[in-house]
Amino acid sequence: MAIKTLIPVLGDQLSLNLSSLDGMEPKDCVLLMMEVQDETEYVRHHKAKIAYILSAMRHHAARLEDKGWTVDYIKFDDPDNNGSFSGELARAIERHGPECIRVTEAGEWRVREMLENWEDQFGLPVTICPDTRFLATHQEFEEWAEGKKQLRMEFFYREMRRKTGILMEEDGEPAGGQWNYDQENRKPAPGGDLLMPRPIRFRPDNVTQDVIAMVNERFGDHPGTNENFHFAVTHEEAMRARRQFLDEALPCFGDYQDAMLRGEPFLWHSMLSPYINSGLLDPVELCRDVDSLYRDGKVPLNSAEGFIRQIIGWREYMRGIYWREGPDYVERNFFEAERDLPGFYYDGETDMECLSQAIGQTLDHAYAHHIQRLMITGNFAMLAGIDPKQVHAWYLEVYADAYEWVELPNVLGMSQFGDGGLLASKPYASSGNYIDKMSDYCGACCYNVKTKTEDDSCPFNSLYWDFLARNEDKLSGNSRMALAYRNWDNKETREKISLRAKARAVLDSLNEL
Ligand code: FAD
Ligand code: DLZ
Ligand code: SF4
Repeated sequence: MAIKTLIPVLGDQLSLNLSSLDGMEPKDCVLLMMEVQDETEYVRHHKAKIAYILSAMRHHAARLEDKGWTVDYIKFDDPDNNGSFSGELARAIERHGPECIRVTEAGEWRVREMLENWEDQFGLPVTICPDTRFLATHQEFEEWAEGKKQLRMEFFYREMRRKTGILMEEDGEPAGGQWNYDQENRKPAPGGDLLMPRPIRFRPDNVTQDVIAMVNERFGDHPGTNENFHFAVTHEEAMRARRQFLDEALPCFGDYQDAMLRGEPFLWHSMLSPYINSGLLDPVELCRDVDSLYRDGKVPLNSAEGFIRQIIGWREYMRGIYWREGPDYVERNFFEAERDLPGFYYDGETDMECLSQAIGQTLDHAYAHHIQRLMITGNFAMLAGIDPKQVHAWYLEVYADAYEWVELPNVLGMSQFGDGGLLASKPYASSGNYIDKMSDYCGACCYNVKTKTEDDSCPFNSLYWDFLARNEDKLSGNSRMALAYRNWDNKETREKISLRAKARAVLDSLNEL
């Protein structure tokens, strides 16, 4: 029997309150969910990322059916599967003869352009609904950004606080009198803390085991492993992970937000980003619960504010920048960096302990926390002058939470300064000193963090100074870089020459470090 509306539901749209479903009658609709090769292969996603998304999709289809929806689910190994969203939509139109298509907007320019083509391609009315799982609409972000000389997250974040009332007092002032408590959130973590929370590991059920077996067979040459697969794959499991984070880790989240410890991938972080980004968890509801925990005296303000800022501040801001800057944002390369990404990004085989830890756990868990992504893998790539497009592809591949709308601005804008300062006010460049302060990596490293130009000196040290020197014309006018350039200028010529010679030797042997 012909139905009125065919509703494609994409792999990062796993929410019951999806805008395309809003106001629709289940009996008039068929929901179409598609496991397709194009999506699994447009970059070489980590095996656990593919397994997570496909398993979460299969579980979500069952949940939708429980709620009365009819779901037409195309599995990856369906013999007629033709491998693309548009190709599968064409087949579904044949099967169901719908009067119209309705879909929630996509999270990536590549797919957005595909959806915008569908009306012409299929000769049916296509309604593209705004994604209401975000706080700021595209228009609101545009209006906020319009006419500003500089865009800064902090001011956008304050707007989001005012809009939601989260961590706001009745008189319109921020809770505790300050908007931001970041200065309290830079403590190194104590090693050997037996009370450190551990995220729940979810045992793969039959559905997940089937998906893992299929992924291991078909995507065996993709990065990473499924051996440690521990993701929640249902809304209920994600809610358990969320509860555990709120009860056990959130109180110390702020204090140790920037800390890094060997063998401890998760520390006091939430590990909730894959669930938030694919739709299993609602980000604003989560922030409201954190606000309540603060008001009930269960969570200190620096933790509550720090966590909420990441979500209603950074996450929303990144999305705004991604769509505002357009499909060419990915092409920006402020430093004209062209070197290839070293091979150790794909196997973790390097004597640099910090990179070995950050990359090793990324391959093991499809996860690294923010400071590892920014100050270890990102910082190194920028200092070494790696082509930002290759850096972007790597991040999009290896993290379970990576979708282009959030990954690209974080990588290209925040970590590589590829947009020349549109997103970040200065490059996040640092020598080994910062890493030593915030982690226990250097004590276990073959390299010496205290020296710069010896044979065994920490590569970050010479690369840092060389980065400043080779980009002086691009950066010296930035007032936030003034101190760094003063320090460079104060060095004797002999020291400058030997730092740059050491950096050249490091760059010439990147793959052997
Ligand atoms: P927590 O530390 O517990 O933070 C809580 C939540 O805040 C996260 O779950 C996430 O939803 C949000 N959040 C925190 N920081 C950011 C941010 N900068 N941008 C957007 N949301 C943020 N995040 C992604 O979701 N997908 C990505 O592909 C991604 N790529 C990144 C690449 C680089 C180079 C950098 C520096 C950061 C990237 N981030 C990305 C942001 C951040 O690192 C991850 O959101 C975070 O590490 C996820 O782990 P968590 O859930 O334990 O986060
Ligand atoms: C990332 C991903 C992968 C690996 N596989 C699928 C898939 O088979 N089917 C699907 O609907 N979505 C998948 N996704 C997520 C999509 O790439 C994502 O929904 C689009 O990029 C739009 O944001
Ligand atoms: Fe990393 Fe340098 Fe420290 Fe080694 S010494 S862990 S390379 S920062």
